[in-house]
Amino acid sequence: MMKVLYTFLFSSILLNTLHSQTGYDLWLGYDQLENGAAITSYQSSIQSYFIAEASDTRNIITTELDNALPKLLNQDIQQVYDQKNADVVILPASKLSPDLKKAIETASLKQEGFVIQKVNKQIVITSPSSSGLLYGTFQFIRLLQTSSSIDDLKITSNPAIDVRILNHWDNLDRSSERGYAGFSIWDWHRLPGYLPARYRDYARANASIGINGTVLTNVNSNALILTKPYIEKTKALADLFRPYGIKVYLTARFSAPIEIGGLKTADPLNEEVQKWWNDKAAEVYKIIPDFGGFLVKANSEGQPGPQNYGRSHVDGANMLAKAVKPHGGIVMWRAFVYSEDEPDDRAKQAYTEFKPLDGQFEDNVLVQVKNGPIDFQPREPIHPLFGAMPKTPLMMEFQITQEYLGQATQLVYLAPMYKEVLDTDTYTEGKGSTVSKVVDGSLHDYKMTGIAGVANIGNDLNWTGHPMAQSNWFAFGRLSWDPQLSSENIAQEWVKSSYGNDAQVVSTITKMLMSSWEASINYMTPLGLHHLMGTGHHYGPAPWVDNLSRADWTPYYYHKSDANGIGFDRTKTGSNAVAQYSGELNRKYGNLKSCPEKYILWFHHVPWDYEMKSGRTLWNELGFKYQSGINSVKNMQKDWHSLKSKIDPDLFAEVEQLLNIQLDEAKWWKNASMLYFQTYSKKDWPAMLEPAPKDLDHYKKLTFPYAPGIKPRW
Ligand code: GCW
Repeated sequence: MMKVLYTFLFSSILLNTLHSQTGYDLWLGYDQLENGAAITSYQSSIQSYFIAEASDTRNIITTELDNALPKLLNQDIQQVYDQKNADVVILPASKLSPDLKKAIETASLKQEGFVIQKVNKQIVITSPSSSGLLYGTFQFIRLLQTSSSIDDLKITSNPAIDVRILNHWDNLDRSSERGYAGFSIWDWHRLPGYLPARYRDYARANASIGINGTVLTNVNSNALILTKPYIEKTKALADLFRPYGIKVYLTARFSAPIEIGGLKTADPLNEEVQKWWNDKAAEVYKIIPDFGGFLVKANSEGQPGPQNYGRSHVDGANMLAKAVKPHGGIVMWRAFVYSEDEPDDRAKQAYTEFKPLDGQFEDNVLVQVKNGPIDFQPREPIHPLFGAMPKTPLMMEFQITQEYLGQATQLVYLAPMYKEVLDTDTYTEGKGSTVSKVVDGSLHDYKMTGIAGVANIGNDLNWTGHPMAQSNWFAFGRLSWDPQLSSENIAQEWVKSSYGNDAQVVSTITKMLMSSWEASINYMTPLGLHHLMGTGHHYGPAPWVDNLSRADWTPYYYHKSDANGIGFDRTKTGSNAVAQYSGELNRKYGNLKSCPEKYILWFHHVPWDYEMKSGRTLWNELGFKYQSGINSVKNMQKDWHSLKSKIDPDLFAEVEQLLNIQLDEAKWWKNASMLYFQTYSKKDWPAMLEPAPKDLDHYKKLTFPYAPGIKPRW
């Protein structure tokens, strides 16, 4: 008897351990619906499904429904082969019966769009394409995951943006530039033979949020990826991803014709070079007929490019565009460039170089622009190129990986940042010319549109390093599909899909997420400060660094503190970068009084005693902001603790530990930054600010030789 009891106890403990929430299932675990009322209503209306779809995607949809529905509804679900007897019917638009055609409006659907509609007693999911059916299925499942009503369903959904793509900054040796979740998930060495289930699960997760493309390799690229063996490896992934509606793309190293082609030059106007790229594209497309195209970083941070031969970005981009055009491919040419010679203001470089090129690119080129003019800082004003190139489709580049936002130790939910950027009015075509209208093509009638997110995915069990960073992958996908969604709704969807519908869990985690971005800005770079991070690894504060080979790589360059004040004068009296914005924004940002305080030190050099809107001096306001950031982290800790009994113990402990580190790091930022700025302001330590336990020297001496996410490390 005792033995049986022990065995029982032991195995239930083991079972518990085995079932602990590792995070591997992301938002697709389907084991979390706790809303009794919703389940009961679903149970009676969803007992069977019918699917008429001939493609490989059919199996994926079937597997997904067979996995999701029994778990979510706690009852068996049947696939039936008679459409009339099914509760859920999944049909390509071309196969709708005359009755359904009458009831469902499909004319407004784009290829990937879908309708979910209740017709009589059936729920019909339809789309012109198989990927649209998959997206519709995932959206339907999401309705159940979030306990939404399915009584009068009538949803028509189209993606706002065509190319919704992840950029992996992953190297062929599995290191990942700015990756904080272990090593690259792409095991190039064992491809193409070895295709672990994780690759399938990656595709599934992306499809569930509408991502339809992936660039597998780092923009700091390696020409080897374009050799035959690596194209074969890429094909294995392309074949696996295809039924999920995901195309693969690669980065093209501009000097590849020299490095792997044996040519003496990579000059884009040289005929041999052009032929080399044409042949290379033909070779790739022979192996991967639906290959997406190339992403290129050229003449930026030492990467080769057309300017090495006295040619322009247009010459370079168009050469590649012509090579892939006959095969239906595209080129994404990055605007993240800055002069080899030290410029007067790095923030101006991309606009200065690209604006004059408007209208000269081939029609299968997208120019990929980072959200802000410097480099994925905690907060940046929008990039002035948005709205300024009406004849060139500009695609957005967001960073999902948290290079400058706490890496994988800090909880920072990025949707509010993405939204702030997308919702900003450029005023370039009058009021209402928002960035999202630039990116979705509606402002300038772009024929092609795109949005990229630098992935935060690695081979960590939970994919993203910080368990909560999954929300950023999720949010990027959801916003790429529909930039009008609110960051709060996305947060709720993610929490419900990942952690269940318990009201306290949902509201508490949502609150934590929603406060986190502003908190991180406050304890790192408040009031428009930027680029104060440690050199190279970008981990932690180092505002004192002022002696690198280029001034515009040093933090000092960006804050320019002196006895008088702090901040980068980008007005007429300084670099005049503000003039790159359209009239309205130029006026608003350029004037100290009207400049939103969140950008004030981005655009202005402001005296320490300047009176802020709060009535505090700038110096005290800085103190106030740093302290608010710290206080927000303390609140997040309290919030998390309030969920202790409701969260899987392992997961609870992980996040608890990470929040402790986050608080330490927030204090470190505050101490290092304020002690350093104090050497210029000569002011008393602000009264509301917790004292610094160590002196400035201590913080200056900290080194992190093995901080993650830089270059290949072996
Ligand atoms: O500033 C940066 C990052 C680099 C990155 C670069 C870019 C891929 O620190 O690691 O290189 O941006 O976006 O090209």
